[in-house]
Amino acid sequence: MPPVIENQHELAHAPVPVRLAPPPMYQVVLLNDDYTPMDFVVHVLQQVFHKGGEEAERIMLQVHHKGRGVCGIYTRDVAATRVDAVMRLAHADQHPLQCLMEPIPPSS
Ligand code: TYC
Repeated sequence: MPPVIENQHELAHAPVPVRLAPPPMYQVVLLNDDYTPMDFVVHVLQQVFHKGGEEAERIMLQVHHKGRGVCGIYTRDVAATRVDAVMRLAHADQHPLQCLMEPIPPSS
């Protein structure tokens, strides 16, 4: 098995062929609040995260009852774009909905 390449320095000095390490992944998390309407959260989950109606409802209720919920797991740029999309939709409708991304520890 060829070695796994972790960074550009290793790549530059690696014999070919190489295997590239998978990119770090991030989970996008929705936070609960007392004011954002449930229907709006379901709409956001469908619009931004392409969830079907039942899954969107399930995630919204998980956030409502547990305080937070994972909407999806993405590479860094995709996760950041989705957080931005949620925050823009919430801001446009003047809801206090909060969304964040956090790194997932890579499995060894
Ligand atoms: N707790 C909100 C309410 O009762 C609903 C809600 C769900 C808000 C999920 C935010 O991320 C959220 N209207």
